[in-house]
Amino acid sequence: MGNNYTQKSRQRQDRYLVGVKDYTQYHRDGYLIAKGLLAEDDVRMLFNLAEQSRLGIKTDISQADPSSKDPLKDEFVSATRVHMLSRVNSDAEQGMLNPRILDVIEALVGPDVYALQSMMFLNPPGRGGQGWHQDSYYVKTLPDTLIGAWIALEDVDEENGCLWVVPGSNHEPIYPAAHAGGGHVHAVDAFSDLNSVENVSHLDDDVNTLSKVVAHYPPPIPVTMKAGDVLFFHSHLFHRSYPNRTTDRYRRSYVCHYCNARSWIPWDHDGYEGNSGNYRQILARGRTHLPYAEPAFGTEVFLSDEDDDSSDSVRMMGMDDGMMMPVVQKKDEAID
Ligand SMILES: O=C(O)CCC(=O)C(=O)O
Repeated sequence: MGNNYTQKSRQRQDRYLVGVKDYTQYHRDGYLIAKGLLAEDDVRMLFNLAEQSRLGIKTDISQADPSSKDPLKDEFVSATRVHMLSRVNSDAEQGMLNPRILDVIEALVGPDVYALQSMMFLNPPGRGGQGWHQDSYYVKTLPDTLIGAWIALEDVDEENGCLWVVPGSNHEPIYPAAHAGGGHVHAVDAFSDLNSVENVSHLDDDVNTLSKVVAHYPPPIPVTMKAGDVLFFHSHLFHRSYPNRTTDRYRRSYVCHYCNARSWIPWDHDGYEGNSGNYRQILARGRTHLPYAEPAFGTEVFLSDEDDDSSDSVRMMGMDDGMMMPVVQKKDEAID
């Protein structure tokens, strides 16, 4: 049964403690909102980074196809998001490895945690939005433990394009693309009736066929948030956003993804899908037997010591009457 984990994060004054009700709600409904999770300074740092990114981007929308409603195809020209700033910018790395966000991730899918990816969303007036999708459709972790943290860098509502979620849809399998041959996150032919879907993430529900599954649920709900709130969402959850329909407000948010660090990750974001992308993923909490990366800019992470044997271990021992008994083994006590 092994030793208990003693995270160094325990020693922090500002550690965020997740309630059992929150844990249950996350696993039941597929999401959890931690209000005011980030300190003002941390939000300001990420907001300033969003501004620098926005000002540094050449927004040449003359190339954009005005008839296209596919946010992923159109994203580059419409400059609504920047991927993986955390690999090239220390503030972005700090944002992704924010200890209070990791406190929640550690409780929901830990104790061992990889930090995988970051996306800075800018969503200027009239732009942005992403149609119905499930995140594990894009980022595969096996076992599938992916989780997103959606950080509001300013107040978000239905007008400027907040996220919408379908509570409980996290219990659905991942609907595969037709070209995936039926197997993606799940084994090929693991289900008798799992249909494939087309144009996932497309804004238009008439062509994004995942919307047909969404239609079986009660109406989706908008997740309105204040700056500094963080939405944690399950990677099977059906979710989407609409374009920012204001004329004078942006919708800046920073969205990061994590998973349990005992998962195999055939993905490294640089177009690689192969034997293992684990060595590119930052170990952010706990420990792992798998390869991992360290923070490139030296952001502090709170790992478990390799030799953390501060607690007694417990193992199960078979008794003469066939019962199993937990036996506490004292630290430093030899096993026969
Ligand atoms: O924030 C958005 O507009 C979409 C984000 C999203 O769906 C995701 O990160 O999976």
